Amino acid sequence: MRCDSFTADQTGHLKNADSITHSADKPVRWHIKEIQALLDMPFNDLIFQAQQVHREFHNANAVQLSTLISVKTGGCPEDCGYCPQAARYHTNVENQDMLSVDDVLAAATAAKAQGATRFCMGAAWRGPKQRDIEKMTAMISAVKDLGMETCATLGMLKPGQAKQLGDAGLDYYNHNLDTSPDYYKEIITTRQYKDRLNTLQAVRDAGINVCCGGIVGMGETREARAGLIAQLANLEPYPESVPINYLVQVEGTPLYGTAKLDPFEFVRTIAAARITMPKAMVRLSAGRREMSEAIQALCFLAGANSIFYGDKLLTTGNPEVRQDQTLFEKLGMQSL
Ligand code: SAM
Ligand code: DTB
Ligand code: SF4
Repeated sequence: MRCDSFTADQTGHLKNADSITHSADKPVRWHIKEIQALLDMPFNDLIFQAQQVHREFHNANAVQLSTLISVKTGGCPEDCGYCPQAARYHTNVENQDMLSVDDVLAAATAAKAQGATRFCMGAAWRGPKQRDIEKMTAMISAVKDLGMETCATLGMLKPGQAKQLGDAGLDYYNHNLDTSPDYYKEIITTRQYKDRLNTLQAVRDAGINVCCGGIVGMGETREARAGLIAQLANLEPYPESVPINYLVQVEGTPLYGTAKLDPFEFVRTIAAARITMPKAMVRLSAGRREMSEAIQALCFLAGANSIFYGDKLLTTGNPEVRQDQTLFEKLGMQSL
């Protein structure tokens, strides 16, 4: 470890963690400097540590397959600098009204037939309206009846909305913090970090599992990546599912043309997520189409145990199913 004042033990925890406090009354489990010390480790040591944690809590050769669908595409009023669906940016995304329950059910059935066990429904909203919630609950129940795990990502939620989604059978709600609190304002101005935390609390209070992660490769520093992981790892409890996205650069968005982040930094971020959130499903999310098979294999070694599966994410491409199946065969991995 290069960090002088923070020495981590085998699990990466501070030996004197008790002495660190978040605020007067709330102890912190992971200090940002502690996470930065992980990210600064020699690569092999970091991966070894992550792999040890991974094997203690998970099957090291199994990956969960989750398929995404965009149930309402484009025209979003928010200004997320990475997003091709924001109405204010001129991208090639064509706006599409909300899909029917039958269309979503057909897509989920096809995803299941291809081997997916989880189905995630995304919508380009700042947050859903009541009539949207009613349609979403019908979609969620239909997908749940197929025996698949259900996930939705619909923007900000109020407590009552979260409860309705939970009652319909929603297993996970995805709502990302995206980056560190400090860097956040460079990326999004139309909603605050605190708004995101409030939605996560509403989801938690409704008894729905939390799926929350972020994006790397948006021009942030390593310290900012440590800041994101610290926020996630210090949630009480930490998320059950942590998607780590590698920015997909889409022409027309403000982040298009950002200097490409070295993929080893992405692998390091996965490892830090695995070490600090040992029981979580850590998802190697967007950006796989730009990654070599070798980098993806390193992500699995670093503790990723879930991927998005299917030829499309929400609006951008993902590796072909056949390609993924070949990769799993080469690596001797199976689906969960
Ligand atoms: N509108 C909802 C919201 O923002 O919460 C749900 C959909 S939104 C597209 C879900 C997440 O996808 C975002 O929070 C972001 O983390 C991720 N995402 C969006 N565009 C991306 C891109 N170009 N590259 C990587 N991840 C992206
Ligand atoms: C998440 O963290 N990544 C997924 C899912 N949650 C909804 C979305 C990635 C979107 C990539 C850009 C697109 O396809 O529009
Ligand atoms: Fe809208 Fe979500 Fe895209 Fe932000 S990430 S612009 S909220 S669809």
